[in-house]
Amino acid sequence: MIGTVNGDRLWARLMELGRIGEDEQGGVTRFSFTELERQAKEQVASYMSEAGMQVREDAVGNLIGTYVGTDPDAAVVISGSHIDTVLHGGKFDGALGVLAAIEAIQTMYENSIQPKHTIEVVAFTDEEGSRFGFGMIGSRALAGTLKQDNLTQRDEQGVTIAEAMEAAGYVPSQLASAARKSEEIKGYVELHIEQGRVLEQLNQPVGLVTGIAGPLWLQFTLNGQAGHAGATPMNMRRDPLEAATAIFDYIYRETRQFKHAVATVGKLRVLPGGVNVIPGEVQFSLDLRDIDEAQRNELEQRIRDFTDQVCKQQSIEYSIELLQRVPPAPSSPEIMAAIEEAARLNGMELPTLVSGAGHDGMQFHSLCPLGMIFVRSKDGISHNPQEYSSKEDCAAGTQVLYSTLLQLAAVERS
Ligand code: HGY
Ligand code: MN
Ligand code: MN
Repeated sequence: MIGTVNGDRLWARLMELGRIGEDEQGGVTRFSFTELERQAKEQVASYMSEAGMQVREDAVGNLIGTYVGTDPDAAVVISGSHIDTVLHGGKFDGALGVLAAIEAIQTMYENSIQPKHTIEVVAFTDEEGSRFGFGMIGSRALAGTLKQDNLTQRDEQGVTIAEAMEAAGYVPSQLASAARKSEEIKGYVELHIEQGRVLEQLNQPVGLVTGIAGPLWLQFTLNGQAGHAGATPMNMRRDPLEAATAIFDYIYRETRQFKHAVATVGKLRVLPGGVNVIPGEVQFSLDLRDIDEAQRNELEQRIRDFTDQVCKQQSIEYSIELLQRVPPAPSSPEIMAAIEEAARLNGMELPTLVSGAGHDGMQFHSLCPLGMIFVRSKDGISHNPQEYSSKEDCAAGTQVLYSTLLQLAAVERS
């Protein structure tokens, strides 16, 4: 197997891309369909061109670099990730997977390696869901599961996804053209930072993902009665924050009864928000995950039942809106085998681990085999300016990705 990826070039691009949307504390904020994301896409498109790829965007803004194979009729191999970020996020989440895939292709290009199967590198639109309340817009479109009525979802300024797409120069009515057929895709492999501590505890730079836990996102709204903080006795209140507090306590206690489940209340709004005003309304998000869908459903039902019971007891009206319900996605044996062989060819043996974080491949694993390679995260920190993976670990993971793509794209070993 010939070719070694260029770790210096990969690192320089990671740092260069990370400066787009960087704030003074070193956090990165790049929301979908914004000017900052446009700048980031132009930067990534230039890297794709340098790597010998043809570059295009599909109807929902997925940025696609194509490295043409010798057999135009053969199904394509796809690798990629995302370049949008959470609010005040890090430089590696998503970006590493896109830049590593480009680096792998550039290594093929520079070694005059032409695969049988065409390889596509994709920077998927809006994986994080930071702006519109649900994510993986680009990978849902590729899977054909993104529908026009999904585009009515609004951001906090009241802008719909369709309006944001049009303002960014895309044509929402043509989103169906972004969908791919199962027979078009041979397989998908994504490199991503682990965003947890398993590899660090094992003292391993690279890991093989066995499956991706499924995120369920709910939006709770509780309504009581705003009132005077001083003149209203405790037994005469209908304070939605008191009910929410009982619900939060239940969520954390009950989730700890489950082996793999995790629960996060990441957004909380108390309205009207006065020091001397009893809240009238409380809104909060709930992110529930488990690698086992039945367990996640069980926990979800218990939380819904408890919410109903507490709100009835305290005369609080409530609603629960489903933002997204993504089933867990198992990795495919054939892609896992290719990653393991790639690691062996590079003198590595990979530990296996589950991904607690969600990733684009879970949106279309029904279309094609899916696999993921993880790179060690320092202290397991992510979605945070301190997110960090070392240059050596990034290069090691990218070398495994390179060898995996050579196998999947059926490059005869010289
Ligand atoms: O939420 C997630 O798991 C991913 O970071 N989008
Ligand atoms: Mn990510
Ligand atoms: Mn993320």
